[in-house]
Amino acid sequence: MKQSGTSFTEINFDGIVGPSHNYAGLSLGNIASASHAGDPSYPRAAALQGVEKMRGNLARLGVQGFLLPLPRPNRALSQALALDGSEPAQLRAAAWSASSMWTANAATVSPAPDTADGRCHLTPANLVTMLHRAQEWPDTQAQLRIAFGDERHFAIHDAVPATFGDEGAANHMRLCESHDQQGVEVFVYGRPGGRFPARQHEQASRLVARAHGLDPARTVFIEQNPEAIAAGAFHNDVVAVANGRVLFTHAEAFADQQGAYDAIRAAFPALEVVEVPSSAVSLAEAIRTYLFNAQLLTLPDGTMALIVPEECRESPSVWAWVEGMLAGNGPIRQVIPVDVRQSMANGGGPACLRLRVACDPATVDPRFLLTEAKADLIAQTIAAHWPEQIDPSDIGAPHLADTVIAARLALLDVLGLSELG
Ligand code: SUG
Repeated sequence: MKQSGTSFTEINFDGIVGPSHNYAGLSLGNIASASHAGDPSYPRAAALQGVEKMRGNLARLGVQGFLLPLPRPNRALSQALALDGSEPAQLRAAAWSASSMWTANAATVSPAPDTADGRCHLTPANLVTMLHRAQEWPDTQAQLRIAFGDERHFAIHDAVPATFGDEGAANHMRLCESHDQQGVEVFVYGRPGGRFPARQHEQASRLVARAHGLDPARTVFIEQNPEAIAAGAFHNDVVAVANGRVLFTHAEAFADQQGAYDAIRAAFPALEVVEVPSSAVSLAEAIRTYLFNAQLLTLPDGTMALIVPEECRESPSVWAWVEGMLAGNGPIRQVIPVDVRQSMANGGGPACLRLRVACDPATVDPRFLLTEAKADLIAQTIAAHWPEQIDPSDIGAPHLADTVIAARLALLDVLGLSELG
Protein backbone atom coordinates (compact mmCIF):
# COMPACT_ATOMS: atom_id res chain seq x y z
CA MET A 1 0.00 0.00 0.00
CA LYS A 2 1.29 3.47 -0.86
CA GLN A 3 0.44 6.47 1.31
CA SER A 4 -1.18 8.96 -1.03
CA GLY A 5 -1.77 12.67 -0.65
CA THR A 6 0.63 13.11 2.27
CA SER A 7 4.19 14.36 2.64
CA PHE A 8 5.24 10.96 3.95
CA THR A 9 8.91 10.84 4.89
CA GLU A 10 11.33 9.28 7.34
CA ILE A 11 11.91 11.27 10.52
CA ASN A 12 14.86 10.62 12.82
CA PHE A 13 13.92 11.13 16.46
CA ASP A 14 17.17 11.63 18.35
CA GLY A 15 17.34 11.11 22.09
CA ILE A 16 18.52 14.27 23.84
CA VAL A 17 21.36 13.22 26.14
CA GLY A 18 20.17 13.52 29.73
CA PRO A 19 21.93 15.53 32.45
CA SER A 20 22.97 12.40 34.39
CA HIS A 21 25.04 10.93 31.51
CA ASN A 22 27.83 8.89 33.12
CA TYR A 23 30.16 5.95 32.65
CA ALA A 24 29.25 3.17 35.06
CA GLY A 25 30.19 0.12 33.02
CA LEU A 26 26.68 -1.26 33.21
CA SER A 27 26.40 -3.13 29.91
CA LEU A 28 28.04 -6.55 29.83
CA GLY A 29 29.01 -7.31 26.24
CA ASN A 30 29.29 -3.62 25.30
CA ILE A 31 33.05 -3.16 25.09
CA ALA A 32 33.02 0.65 25.06
CA SER A 33 30.84 0.76 28.19
CA ALA A 34 33.14 -1.69 30.00
CA SER A 35 36.35 0.04 28.97
CA HIS A 36 35.18 3.51 30.02
CA ALA A 37 33.74 2.40 33.36
CA GLY A 38 34.74 4.84 36.07
CA ASP A 39 35.81 7.65 33.70
CA PRO A 40 34.49 11.13 34.36
CA SER A 41 31.67 12.02 31.96
CA TYR A 42 30.76 15.36 30.42
CA PRO A 43 26.96 15.55 30.18
CA ARG A 44 26.88 19.12 28.82
CA ALA A 45 29.34 18.32 26.03
CA ALA A 46 27.54 15.03 25.35
CA ALA A 47 24.17 16.72 24.94
CA LEU A 48 25.60 19.53 22.80
CA GLN A 49 27.26 16.95 20.52
CA GLY A 50 23.84 15.41 20.07
CA VAL A 51 22.25 18.76 19.24
CA GLU A 52 24.94 19.43 16.60
CA LYS A 53 24.24 16.05 15.00
CA MET A 54 20.54 16.91 14.86
CA ARG A 55 21.25 20.32 13.35
CA GLY A 56 23.30 18.69 10.59
CA ASN A 57 20.53 16.27 9.69
CA LEU A 58 17.86 18.97 9.89
CA ALA A 59 19.85 20.94 7.31
CA ARG A 60 20.34 17.84 5.13
CA LEU A 61 16.82 16.43 5.31
CA GLY A 62 14.56 19.34 6.25
CA VAL A 63 13.01 17.33 9.08
CA GLN A 64 14.27 16.10 12.45
CA GLY A 65 12.58 15.01 15.66
CA PHE A 66 13.71 14.38 19.23
CA LEU A 67 12.69 12.56 22.38
CA LEU A 68 13.29 13.89 25.87
CA PRO A 69 15.47 12.39 28.62
CA LEU A 70 13.58 10.24 31.12
CA PRO A 71 13.32 11.19 34.82
CA ARG A 72 16.52 10.38 36.73
CA PRO A 73 17.41 9.38 39.33
CA ASN A 74 14.46 7.02 39.04
CA ARG A 75 12.75 7.09 42.43
CA ALA A 76 10.69 3.94 41.82
CA LEU A 77 13.76 1.92 40.84
CA SER A 78 15.76 3.34 43.77
CA GLN A 79 13.02 2.11 46.09
CA ALA A 80 12.70 -1.25 44.37
CA LEU A 81 16.46 -1.76 44.75
CA ALA A 82 16.33 -0.65 48.42
CA LEU A 83 19.11 1.83 47.74
CA ASP A 84 20.42 3.20 51.04
CA GLY A 85 24.04 3.95 50.22
CA SER A 86 25.35 0.53 51.24
CA GLU A 87 24.60 -1.06 47.85
CA PRO A 88 27.12 -1.78 45.08
CA ALA A 89 27.78 1.41 43.10
CA GLN A 90 26.52 -0.17 39.88
CA LEU A 91 23.04 -0.68 41.34
CA ARG A 92 22.92 2.97 42.34
CA ALA A 93 24.17 3.99 38.89
CA ALA A 94 21.38 2.01 37.23
CA ALA A 95 18.77 4.32 38.73
CA TRP A 96 20.76 7.31 37.40
CA SER A 97 21.44 6.04 33.90
CA ALA A 98 20.86 8.38 30.96
CA SER A 99 20.63 5.38 28.62
CA SER A 100 17.32 6.47 27.11
CA MET A 101 19.44 8.75 24.86
CA TRP A 102 19.87 5.68 22.60
CA THR A 103 16.44 5.88 21.04
CA ALA A 104 17.19 3.12 18.54
CA ASN A 105 16.28 1.02 21.58
CA ALA A 106 13.15 2.98 22.44
CA ALA A 107 10.80 0.97 20.25
CA THR A 108 10.31 -1.10 17.13
CA VAL A 109 8.49 0.89 14.47
CA SER A 110 6.44 -0.50 11.57
CA PRO A 111 5.34 2.34 9.32
CA ALA A 112 1.76 2.55 8.04
CA PRO A 113 2.41 1.11 4.54
CA ASP A 114 3.59 -2.17 6.12
CA THR A 115 0.74 -2.84 8.53
CA ALA A 116 -2.68 -4.49 8.18
CA ASP A 117 -4.64 -1.54 9.59
CA GLY A 118 -2.67 1.14 7.72
CA ARG A 119 -1.43 2.77 10.93
CA CYS A 120 2.14 3.16 12.11
CA HIS A 121 2.74 0.70 14.97
CA LEU A 122 5.26 1.27 17.76
CA THR A 123 6.19 -1.26 20.45
CA PRO A 124 8.41 0.09 23.23
CA ALA A 125 11.35 -2.23 23.81
CA ASN A 126 11.34 -3.98 27.20
CA LEU A 127 15.18 -3.94 27.33
CA VAL A 128 15.04 -6.58 30.06
CA THR A 129 18.58 -7.88 29.67
CA MET A 130 20.10 -4.86 31.41
CA LEU A 131 18.69 -3.53 34.68
CA HIS A 132 19.49 0.09 33.86
CA ARG A 133 17.64 -0.18 30.55
CA ALA A 134 14.69 -2.27 31.73
CA GLN A 135 13.39 0.76 33.65
CA GLU A 136 12.96 2.80 30.45
CA TRP A 137 9.91 1.48 28.69
CA PRO A 138 6.97 2.77 30.76
CA ASP A 139 8.31 6.34 30.57
CA THR A 140 9.22 5.87 26.91
CA GLN A 141 5.72 4.64 26.21
CA ALA A 142 4.24 7.68 27.97
CA GLN A 143 6.31 9.92 25.72
CA LEU A 144 5.44 8.00 22.54
CA ARG A 145 1.76 8.33 23.47
CA ILE A 146 2.14 12.09 23.35
CA ALA A 147 4.44 12.40 20.33
CA PHE A 148 2.41 9.89 18.30
CA GLY A 149 -0.89 10.39 20.05
CA ASP A 150 -3.12 10.62 16.98
CA GLU A 151 -4.76 7.19 16.97
CA ARG A 152 -5.94 7.60 13.39
CA HIS A 153 -2.30 7.32 12.37
CA PHE A 154 -0.44 5.57 15.20
CA ALA A 155 -0.86 2.56 17.49
CA ILE A 156 1.31 2.35 20.62
CA HIS A 157 1.60 -1.13 22.10
CA ASP A 158 2.78 -2.39 25.47
CA ALA A 159 6.26 -3.89 25.63
CA VAL A 160 6.46 -7.63 24.99
CA PRO A 161 6.39 -9.89 28.10
CA ALA A 162 9.65 -9.72 30.01
CA THR A 163 10.46 -13.39 29.38
CA PHE A 164 11.55 -12.41 25.88
CA GLY A 165 14.21 -9.72 25.63
CA ASP A 166 13.41 -7.03 23.10
CA GLU A 167 15.84 -4.26 22.10
CA GLY A 168 13.66 -2.43 19.59
CA ALA A 169 14.76 -0.88 16.33
CA ALA A 170 18.43 -1.71 16.95
CA ASN A 171 17.60 -5.27 15.90
CA HIS A 172 15.20 -4.37 13.10
CA MET A 173 15.75 -3.13 9.54
CA ARG A 174 13.41 -2.06 6.77
CA LEU A 175 13.97 -2.27 3.04
CA CYS A 176 11.71 -0.40 0.65
CA GLU A 177 11.57 1.24 -2.77
CA SER A 178 10.60 4.46 -1.04
CA HIS A 179 9.51 5.17 2.51
CA ASP A 180 5.86 5.63 1.54
CA GLN A 181 5.60 2.19 -0.08
CA GLN A 182 5.14 -1.17 1.57
CA GLY A 183 8.53 -2.43 2.65
CA VAL A 184 10.11 -5.61 3.92
CA GLU A 185 10.88 -5.70 7.62
CA VAL A 186 13.87 -7.70 8.81
CA PHE A 187 14.09 -8.77 12.45
CA VAL A 188 17.50 -9.90 13.69
CA TYR A 189 17.66 -11.97 16.87
CA GLY A 190 20.41 -13.67 18.87
CA ARG A 191 20.65 -17.10 20.41
CA PRO A 192 21.74 -17.40 24.04
CA GLY A 193 24.72 -19.44 25.17
CA GLY A 194 27.64 -17.23 24.17
CA ARG A 195 30.03 -15.36 26.45
CA PHE A 196 27.87 -12.23 26.28
CA PRO A 197 24.08 -11.96 26.52
CA ALA A 198 22.08 -12.20 23.30
CA ARG A 199 19.68 -9.39 24.05
CA GLN A 200 17.10 -9.89 21.30
CA HIS A 201 14.98 -13.03 21.66
CA GLU A 202 13.56 -14.58 18.50
CA GLN A 203 10.10 -14.83 20.05
CA ALA A 204 10.13 -11.13 20.92
CA SER A 205 10.79 -10.33 17.25
CA ARG A 206 8.06 -12.67 16.06
CA LEU A 207 5.59 -11.34 18.61
CA VAL A 208 6.21 -7.72 17.55
CA ALA A 209 5.75 -8.62 13.88
CA ARG A 210 2.39 -10.25 14.66
CA ALA A 211 1.23 -7.43 16.90
CA HIS A 212 2.07 -4.89 14.20
CA GLY A 213 0.02 -6.78 11.60
CA LEU A 214 2.90 -7.30 9.19
CA ASP A 215 2.50 -9.38 6.06
CA PRO A 216 4.35 -12.67 6.71
CA ALA A 217 5.47 -12.73 3.07
CA ARG A 218 7.23 -9.42 3.62
CA THR A 219 8.76 -10.17 7.01
CA VAL A 220 12.13 -11.86 7.48
CA PHE A 221 13.74 -13.26 10.64
CA ILE A 222 17.47 -13.81 10.68
CA GLU A 223 20.00 -14.75 13.31
CA GLN A 224 22.89 -12.56 14.44
CA ASN A 225 26.31 -14.11 14.12
CA PRO A 226 27.13 -15.45 17.61
CA GLU A 227 30.78 -14.54 16.95
CA ALA A 228 29.75 -10.93 16.32
CA ILE A 229 27.90 -10.85 19.67
CA ALA A 230 30.96 -12.38 21.33
CA ALA A 231 33.14 -9.70 19.73
CA GLY A 232 30.96 -6.91 21.16
CA ALA A 233 28.13 -6.44 18.64
CA PHE A 234 25.49 -6.45 21.37
CA HIS A 235 22.94 -5.08 18.89
CA ASN A 236 22.67 -5.89 15.19
CA ASP A 237 22.95 -2.17 14.37
CA VAL A 238 26.59 -2.33 15.43
CA VAL A 239 27.34 -4.41 12.33
CA ALA A 240 24.59 -3.64 9.78
CA VAL A 241 22.21 -0.87 8.71
CA ALA A 242 19.58 -0.69 5.96
CA ASN A 243 17.91 2.11 4.06
CA GLY A 244 15.83 2.07 0.89
CA ARG A 245 17.09 -0.82 -1.24
CA VAL A 246 20.48 -0.93 0.47
CA LEU A 247 21.78 -3.22 3.18
CA PHE A 248 25.17 -1.97 4.40
CA THR A 249 26.74 -4.78 6.39
CA HIS A 250 29.89 -6.34 7.69
CA ALA A 251 30.58 -9.74 6.16
CA GLU A 252 30.35 -11.39 9.60
CA ALA A 253 27.10 -9.81 10.80
CA PHE A 254 24.76 -12.80 10.45
CA ALA A 255 24.93 -16.46 11.51
CA ASP A 256 24.48 -17.50 7.86
CA GLN A 257 25.55 -14.48 5.82
CA GLN A 258 24.58 -15.76 2.37
CA GLY A 259 21.40 -17.33 3.75
CA ALA A 260 20.45 -13.94 5.22
CA TYR A 261 20.91 -12.20 1.86
CA ASP A 262 18.92 -14.94 0.13
CA ALA A 263 16.06 -14.70 2.64
CA ILE A 264 15.85 -10.92 2.32
CA ARG A 265 16.11 -11.08 -1.47
CA ALA A 266 13.28 -13.63 -1.64
CA ALA A 267 11.01 -11.03 -0.02
CA PHE A 268 12.68 -7.97 -1.58
CA PRO A 269 14.24 -8.80 -4.96
CA ALA A 270 15.63 -5.27 -5.47
CA LEU A 271 18.04 -5.68 -2.51
CA GLU A 272 21.47 -4.08 -2.99
CA VAL A 273 24.06 -5.38 -0.54
CA VAL A 274 27.09 -3.25 0.27
CA GLU A 275 29.25 -5.72 2.17
CA VAL A 276 32.51 -4.84 3.87
CA PRO A 277 34.81 -7.88 3.87
CA SER A 278 36.76 -8.85 6.98
CA SER A 279 39.97 -8.54 4.98
CA ALA A 280 39.28 -4.79 4.58
CA VAL A 281 37.85 -4.09 8.06
CA SER A 282 38.07 -6.71 10.78
CA LEU A 283 35.04 -7.38 12.94
CA ALA A 284 36.95 -5.95 15.91
CA GLU A 285 37.76 -2.72 14.05
CA ALA A 286 34.18 -2.40 12.81
CA ILE A 287 32.98 -2.67 16.41
CA ARG A 288 35.65 -0.29 17.73
CA THR A 289 34.89 2.41 15.15
CA TYR A 290 31.13 1.80 14.74
CA LEU A 291 31.33 2.09 10.94
CA PHE A 292 27.97 0.33 10.68
CA ASN A 293 26.33 2.21 13.51
CA ALA A 294 25.81 4.87 10.93
CA GLN A 295 22.79 6.74 9.69
CA LEU A 296 22.21 5.74 6.09
CA LEU A 297 20.12 8.60 4.75
CA THR A 298 18.37 9.24 1.46
CA LEU A 299 19.02 12.90 0.69
CA PRO A 300 16.46 15.08 -1.11
CA ASP A 301 18.35 14.56 -4.40
CA GLY A 302 17.80 10.79 -4.08
CA THR A 303 21.44 9.89 -3.32
CA MET A 304 22.51 8.25 -0.08
CA ALA A 305 24.81 9.60 2.63
CA LEU A 306 26.32 7.68 5.52
CA ILE A 307 26.68 9.60 8.81
CA VAL A 308 29.50 7.89 10.70
CA PRO A 309 31.32 8.55 13.98
CA GLU A 310 34.57 10.59 13.79
CA GLU A 311 36.33 7.46 15.02
CA CYS A 312 35.91 6.01 11.49
CA ARG A 313 38.02 8.74 9.89
CA GLU A 314 40.79 8.06 12.41
CA SER A 315 40.97 4.35 11.55
CA PRO A 316 43.35 3.68 8.63
CA SER A 317 41.56 0.47 7.57
CA VAL A 318 38.04 1.88 7.86
CA TRP A 319 38.89 5.10 6.07
CA ALA A 320 40.75 3.30 3.30
CA TRP A 321 37.64 1.19 2.72
CA VAL A 322 35.43 4.30 2.75
CA GLU A 323 37.63 6.09 0.21
CA GLY A 324 37.68 3.03 -2.02
CA MET A 325 33.91 2.74 -1.80
CA LEU A 326 33.42 6.42 -2.69
CA ALA A 327 35.73 6.07 -5.69
CA GLY A 328 33.42 3.37 -7.07
CA ASN A 329 29.84 3.85 -8.19
CA GLY A 330 27.87 2.21 -5.39
CA PRO A 331 24.69 3.66 -3.92
CA ILE A 332 26.39 5.49 -1.00
CA ARG A 333 27.77 8.75 -2.42
CA GLN A 334 28.87 10.62 0.72
CA VAL A 335 30.35 9.66 4.08
CA ILE A 336 30.03 12.36 6.74
CA PRO A 337 31.78 12.00 10.13
CA VAL A 338 30.14 13.48 13.24
CA ASP A 339 31.49 13.94 16.76
CA VAL A 340 29.42 11.94 19.23
CA ARG A 341 32.40 10.84 21.32
CA GLN A 342 30.67 11.12 24.69
CA SER A 343 27.97 8.71 23.54
CA MET A 344 30.47 6.50 21.71
CA ALA A 345 32.37 5.93 24.96
CA ASN A 346 29.24 4.15 26.22
CA GLY A 347 28.79 2.19 23.00
CA GLY A 348 26.30 4.51 21.31
CA GLY A 349 27.03 5.79 17.79
CA PRO A 350 25.03 8.01 15.43
CA ALA A 351 22.49 5.27 14.68
CA CYS A 352 21.94 4.36 18.34
CA LEU A 353 20.98 7.94 19.03
CA ARG A 354 18.00 7.96 16.69
CA LEU A 355 14.65 6.24 16.22
CA ARG A 356 13.36 6.24 12.65
CA VAL A 357 9.65 6.81 12.14
CA ALA A 358 8.41 6.96 8.56
CA CYS A 359 5.21 9.02 8.61
CA ASP A 360 3.70 12.34 7.63
CA PRO A 361 5.29 14.97 9.95
CA ALA A 362 1.91 16.72 10.14
CA THR A 363 0.59 13.73 12.14
CA VAL A 364 3.27 14.07 14.86
CA ASP A 365 2.90 16.34 17.91
CA PRO A 366 4.93 19.35 16.67
CA ARG A 367 6.54 19.81 20.07
CA PHE A 368 8.77 16.83 19.19
CA LEU A 369 9.92 18.27 15.86
CA LEU A 370 13.08 20.33 15.66
CA THR A 371 13.50 23.73 14.06
CA GLU A 372 16.68 25.81 14.01
CA ALA A 373 15.17 28.12 16.62
CA LYS A 374 14.26 25.18 18.83
CA ALA A 375 17.77 23.74 18.47
CA ASP A 376 19.11 27.08 19.78
CA LEU A 377 16.70 26.93 22.70
CA ILE A 378 17.63 23.35 23.54
CA ALA A 379 21.36 24.15 23.32
CA GLN A 380 20.96 27.21 25.55
CA THR A 381 19.06 25.18 28.14
CA ILE A 382 21.70 22.46 28.10
CA ALA A 383 24.51 25.02 28.41
CA ALA A 384 22.77 26.66 31.36
CA HIS A 385 21.62 23.57 33.30
CA TRP A 386 23.49 20.36 32.37
CA PRO A 387 26.39 19.44 34.69
CA GLU A 388 29.72 20.00 33.05
CA GLN A 389 31.30 16.89 34.57
CA ILE A 390 30.18 13.88 36.60
CA ASP A 391 32.69 11.74 38.44
CA PRO A 392 31.57 8.22 39.32
CA SER A 393 31.79 9.07 43.02
CA ASP A 394 29.19 11.85 42.48
CA ILE A 395 26.46 9.34 41.58
CA GLY A 396 24.01 9.24 44.46
CA ALA A 397 24.91 12.67 45.85
CA PRO A 398 21.75 14.65 46.80
CA HIS A 399 23.07 17.95 45.34
CA LEU A 400 23.73 16.27 41.99
CA ALA A 401 20.27 14.69 42.05
CA ASP A 402 18.77 18.17 42.54
CA THR A 403 20.79 19.55 39.60
CA VAL A 404 19.86 16.67 37.29
CA ILE A 405 16.15 16.86 38.13
CA ALA A 406 16.05 20.66 37.74
CA ALA A 407 17.94 20.53 34.42
CA ARG A 408 15.46 18.13 32.85
CA LEU A 409 12.48 20.12 34.14
CA ALA A 410 13.97 23.30 32.64
CA LEU A 411 14.16 21.60 29.25
CA LEU A 412 10.59 20.28 29.48
CA ASP A 413 9.49 23.77 30.38
CA VAL A 414 11.10 25.53 27.39
CA LEU A 415 9.67 22.89 25.04
CA GLY A 416 6.14 23.15 26.46
CA LEU A 417 6.31 19.52 27.60
CA SER A 418 6.01 19.91 31.36
CA GLU A 419 3.31 17.23 31.34
CA LEU A 420 6.20 14.71 31.09
CA GLY A 421 7.56 16.00 34.41
O1 SUG B 1 22.46 -0.62 25.80
N1 SUG B 1 25.06 1.60 26.61
C1 SUG B 1 23.98 1.22 25.71
C2 SUG B 1 24.33 1.52 24.28
C3 SUG B 1 23.17 1.34 23.38
C4 SUG B 1 23.53 1.43 21.94
N2 SUG B 1 22.39 1.30 21.12
C5 SUG B 1 22.36 0.70 19.92
N3 SUG B 1 23.35 -0.06 19.52
N4 SUG B 1 21.31 0.84 19.22
C6 SUG B 1 23.64 -0.27 25.88
O2 SUG B 1 24.57 -1.05 26.09
C7 SUG B 1 26.08 1.97 28.78
C8 SUG B 1 25.69 2.55 30.10
C9 SUG B 1 26.80 2.50 31.12
O3 SUG B 1 27.65 1.63 31.08
O4 SUG B 1 26.79 3.37 32.04
C10 SUG B 1 24.87 1.63 27.91
O5 SUG B 1 23.80 1.39 28.42
